[in-house]
Parts: sequence; structure tokens; C-alpha cells
Amino acid sequence: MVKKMVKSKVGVSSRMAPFLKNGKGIILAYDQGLEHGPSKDFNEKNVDPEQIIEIAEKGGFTGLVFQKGVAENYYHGKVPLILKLNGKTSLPGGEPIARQICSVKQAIEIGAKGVGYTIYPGSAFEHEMLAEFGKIQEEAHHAGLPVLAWVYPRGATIKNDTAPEIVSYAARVGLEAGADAVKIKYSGDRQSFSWAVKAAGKARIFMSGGPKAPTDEDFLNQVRGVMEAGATGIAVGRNVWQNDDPLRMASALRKIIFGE
Ligand code: FBP
Repeated sequence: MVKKMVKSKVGVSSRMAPFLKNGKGIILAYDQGLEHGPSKDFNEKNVDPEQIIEIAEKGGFTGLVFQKGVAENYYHGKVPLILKLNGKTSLPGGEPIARQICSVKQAIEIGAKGVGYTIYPGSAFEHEMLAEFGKIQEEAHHAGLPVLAWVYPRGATIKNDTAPEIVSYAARVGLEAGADAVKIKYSGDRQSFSWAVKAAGKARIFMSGGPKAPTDEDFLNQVRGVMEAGATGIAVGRNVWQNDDPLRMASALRKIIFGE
């Protein structure tokens, strides 16, 4: 008689637990120094990673995203860390590709409780990122870490990266590729975003913030739409740490996300 081997399964929920409070999450992203350069996004205050750590701690964030260099030099372990494993600068132009620059092993040594990776579906190099993501996902899951995928459709064929069908495709790419959480852009309205949430299945959806919105209320309305659509939370940077009062913005976001 052939005995079936049934492996015990660790699901998305338990892997994501370190980054959630009552099933929801608010993650502070700070990898823009690599992605955009310091002159575009930073001022005298937020150029300093210590200031971001303070916002994450005092602002009640459930996760913090750093690239390896910032993490190695500044991270001291209070807010759970998501180590971004790939990245690129904005200097080359052309079809986007972000290659791995930190290993899962190194992320764990630095203290990460999760890893992040950007995929640009639509890029001429999407196959390279999907293949690299696949390996990272297996390694991270083997070590018990969740994998958060930044899924940003981009490249010559993508005319509008916030069109509902593109955003829901991004969400589904995350599920199909094995991400525990998928970070996607807002599609502009609650109804179309709820389709993206549905398309992601068991993968958790986090909204990506984008450049600072014209007013705080514009951004908060966007977050309301996202949460009403069934998202798990947000993973944002500029709309928090570029705000004149980041802790007041954090408090307004917590009210919407956790109902505090
Ligand atoms: P923001 O909320 O500041 O947009 O941060 C989210 C994020 O995904 C960052 O993690 C990343 O650095 C940035 O956006 C990438 O921005 P883009 O590729 O759209 O220029």
C-alpha cells in the first residue's frame, strides 16, 4: 500500500501574522532613496533613516521596508522589518528590470521578518524577474518568511498602469507567483479595486501610495476606498514621511485601517 505523504501547510495568514494587527496592516516604505534618488523625494529631515524609524515606531506601523544598506546601518528591531531584496535606480531608462541585490539568508541575519521583491509585468525583462522571484519565494517560505511582491505593470505596452484591468492583473500575478502579499496601485474606485482584491485570492492586498497627494483628505479618501474594497492595508512612504506632520497622518490612517 502506498502511503500518502501530507506535508503540514503553513498558510499566508500565519506567515503574514508578524505584520498584521487584527488582520490588517500599515507598512512604511522607505526604499525611495535607491529608486528615485535623494534629491527627488527627501528633505533635510526625512533623508535621515532614524527619522523614518521614529515615525514607524511612534506612528504604530506594523511593518517597515528598507533596502539592505539602510537596514544594516540603522535597523534596531522594534517594528518588523521587510527587507527589499531587489531594486533599481531611475537612471538607466528603457524597459525596467530590478535584479536581486540581497539574499534571503542575509535578510534573515539583518533581522527581517519578511522579504520584498518588485516585479514589473509587461517589461521586456519580466521573465527574469518572475524567475528570480520564484527562487526567492521558495527560499523564504522554506525559512518561514512571508514574501511581499511589489507588482507594478510597466514597459512599452503598458499605457495606463492604474487602469482597472491592469491593476487586477497585477494582483493576480502576485497570487499566481506565490506572494503572500501583493502591493499594487489604486485603480481609482472602490468597485474596481474590490475586483483586484478578489483576483488576488488568499494573497493579501496592500495599496501602494505613490507621490504625495494634493491634500491629506485626497489620500485618506483613497485609503478608505481601498479598505472598503477588502484590502488588508497599505504599504506607503511619501504620503506619510513627506507630510508636515507624519504622526498626525499616521493616526488618521490607523483610524481608517484599524478603526481605532
Ligand atoms: P510610495 O508610497 O512613496 O509611493 O512608496 C511605495 C513604493 O512602492 C516604494 O516602495 C518604492 O520606492 C516606490 O513606491 C517606487 O515608486 P515608482 O517605481 O512608482 O517610482
